[in-house]
Amino acid sequence: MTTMRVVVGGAVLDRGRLLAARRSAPPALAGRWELPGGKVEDGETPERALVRELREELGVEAGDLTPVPGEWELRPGYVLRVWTARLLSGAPRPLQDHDELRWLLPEEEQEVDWLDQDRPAVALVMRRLAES
Ligand code: 9L3
Ligand code: MG
Repeated sequence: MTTMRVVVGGAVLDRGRLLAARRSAPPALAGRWELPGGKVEDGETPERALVRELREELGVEAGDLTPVPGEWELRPGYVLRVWTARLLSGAPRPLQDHDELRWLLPEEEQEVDWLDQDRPAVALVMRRLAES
């Protein structure tokens, strides 16, 4: 049996905007923008992993997680799953693995060079934001 490893991404929303984070590592991904997050650890639920990753990477407490339907292959054996999230406390800062953050309105979706793997989820979230 193949075990799928899950990478979680957070579509952090605030005042009609989506948070985009520019990766600083590894070299192959540096400069590309993503939904912040990372690998689910053994024994951890995806939701708890996402809250942990957003705390570690951005210094915020996030909550109100809602799954974005879909699952996107990152590489064989790894899939990306995404939740929308709200800020409960703190202001996001690039503490780990990122060197810049931007809050994007729906019409600004294409202003950053998203990782290819994140694009479908970003498009879904931005479509919803534009309709809300
Ligand atoms: N990844 C892709 N899109 C994302 C995230 C959070 C991660 N939104 C990819 C990049 C890495 C792998 O998943 O190859 C593990 O992510 P991390 O632990 O380096 O953040
Ligand atoms: Mg990460």
